[in-house]
Amino acid sequence: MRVGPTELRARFARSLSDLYGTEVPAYTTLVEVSEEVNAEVLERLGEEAERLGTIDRVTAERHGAIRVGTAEELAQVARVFGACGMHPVGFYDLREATVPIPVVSTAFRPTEVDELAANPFRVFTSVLVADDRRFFDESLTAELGERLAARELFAPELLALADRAEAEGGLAEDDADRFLELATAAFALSPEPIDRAWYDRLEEVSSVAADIGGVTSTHINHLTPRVLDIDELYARMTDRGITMIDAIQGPPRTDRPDVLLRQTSFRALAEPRTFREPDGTLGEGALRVRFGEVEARGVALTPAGRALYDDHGIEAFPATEAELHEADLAYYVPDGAGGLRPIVYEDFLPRSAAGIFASNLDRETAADAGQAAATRDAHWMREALGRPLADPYDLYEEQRASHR
Ligand code: OOG
Ligand code: NI
Repeated sequence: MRVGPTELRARFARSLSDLYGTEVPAYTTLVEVSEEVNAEVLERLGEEAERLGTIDRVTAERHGAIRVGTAEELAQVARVFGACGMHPVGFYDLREATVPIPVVSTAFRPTEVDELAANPFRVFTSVLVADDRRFFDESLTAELGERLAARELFAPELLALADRAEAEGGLAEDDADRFLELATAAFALSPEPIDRAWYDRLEEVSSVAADIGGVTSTHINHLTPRVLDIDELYARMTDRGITMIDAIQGPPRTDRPDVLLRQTSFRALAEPRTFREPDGTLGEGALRVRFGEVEARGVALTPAGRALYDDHGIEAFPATEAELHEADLAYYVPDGAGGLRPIVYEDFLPRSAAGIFASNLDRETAADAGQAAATRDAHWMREALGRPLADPYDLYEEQRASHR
């Protein structure tokens, strides 16, 4: 029996979840509390609770975040995700945030309605902009270039299996097991010693740059379950003694329909890592770069709705779904019973992403505004990926149009 992309994606999400649970125990608590809250919301609201996705979808739903160093690494990870039916959607420039981060990002996710319903696993993927002079001087750019070119994040065997899966629409059971084993291992925290002097030098400039370029592998930065009541979840995590970041990112709670994405996070504990000291000896140390995050999703906004949200906030929105639909501010389809069914927002918010990055850093990035930015845009991203890059709005439009 062939294991197709949908099944590979579902297994991959589960396997990463098992890995992350062993690496970051607070993640397991977060998943437990999310499931507890979801069960209660379902009990309280019945069918209404499933308007933005069935309980099976929401229970399995995760997003991960990873960070890579170069266009080549990005193209490789795209092949691994491609095998799982996860395609790059959207371009995010985190360098433009209030607290600038020297990366640009996309999200790999399923793009078809049925695929999203079966398992919506998505991975927010950032790539370092190592030649941006506002962050890195010439010598740092050069050394980053050399070190990143010398490392191998994904074994040739993994990439060959990924290519085969994509070309043939799946893998035989044995090959699928091997693919998942290698793919999961590629995102595990590596025991490889970290060059202390190099890591520190990068960290002076940016903790994210150090997390990416200061080590010889990549790892999941966080894995995020979905919850149906994020305010309740926030309160419960706090009751369990886990210190959450100050606020929930994204639209504040209102009694209007839920739109876009609300997220919150907590800092994971420092994790023991091995360092190679400047004198060549190995020593134990700790790094605190990974964390826990949870999210609640609402209806996707149209470009007009998004502009209204960005410029005027959620208070500027009408109070009902019918009005949101009438004014073409959000995407809905007919529910077959004379009402409306929301199209879920499946993407990310750059402002929240930057907030999530920033609240989990010890130190802010020093950007020299007097220097020129390196050019990175959707066109660059498409070229780097070597495959199509979808525009989220096109996908929501298509989904809506298919119901007309
Ligand atoms: C990614 C941060 C962005 C989100 O949910 O907005 C993100 C990272 O920390 O690598 O995951
Ligand atoms: Ni996230």
